[in-house]
Amino acid sequence: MSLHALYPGSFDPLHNGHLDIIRRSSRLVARLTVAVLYNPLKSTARLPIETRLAVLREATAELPNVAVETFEGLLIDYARARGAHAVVKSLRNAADFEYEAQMAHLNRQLSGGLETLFLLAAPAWSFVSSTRVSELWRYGADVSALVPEATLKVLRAPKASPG
Ligand code: COD
Repeated sequence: MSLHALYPGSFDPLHNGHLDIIRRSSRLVARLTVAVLYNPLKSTARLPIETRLAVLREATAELPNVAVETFEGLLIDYARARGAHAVVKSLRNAADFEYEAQMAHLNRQLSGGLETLFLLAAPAWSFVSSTRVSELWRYGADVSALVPEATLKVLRAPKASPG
């Protein structure tokens, strides 16, 4: 079977930890779809969905088996609609494990078999999160070592509202 996996998230904004997981998992599967959650009811998004998609597309342009899409609602419904076989997640620490294991069990049970594949976060990025990047940026810190160029461009754009 040629494996089609989803890598879901908010990517608000995309950082180097996300990109590392995209690169590493894209080498393990035939197709990887980065699935950006769009929640029209959530008013706390930092960057508009179109911006997050554009950043991801620019940052993954050199990866031929990676596509970027958006989804609404439950991940299992989106996976079924797209014919995906598995979900990619990463683990930074024990807290991630507790949270992600619950989701993985529920998704597998409710979907009738959708598996979640876990990669360990690279030590270099295991302390990075979109929330921390946004906070650092808001207070004027240099985040260029933590995010790809595509994210930096958006953060530096005059109309960016990083949170
Ligand atoms: N290094 C490596 N990987 C990282 C890092 C890092 N520093 N930070 C985050 N990651 C990975 C994590 O695996 C994470 O899951 C993924 O990147 C995306 O991260 P975020 O922060 O952009 O995304 P989240 O956590 O906001 O995404 C949550 C989902 C959208 C995956 C989740 O809410 C979801 O599936 N929602 C749809 C509704 C649904 O189906 N709910 C499930 C009910 S059981």
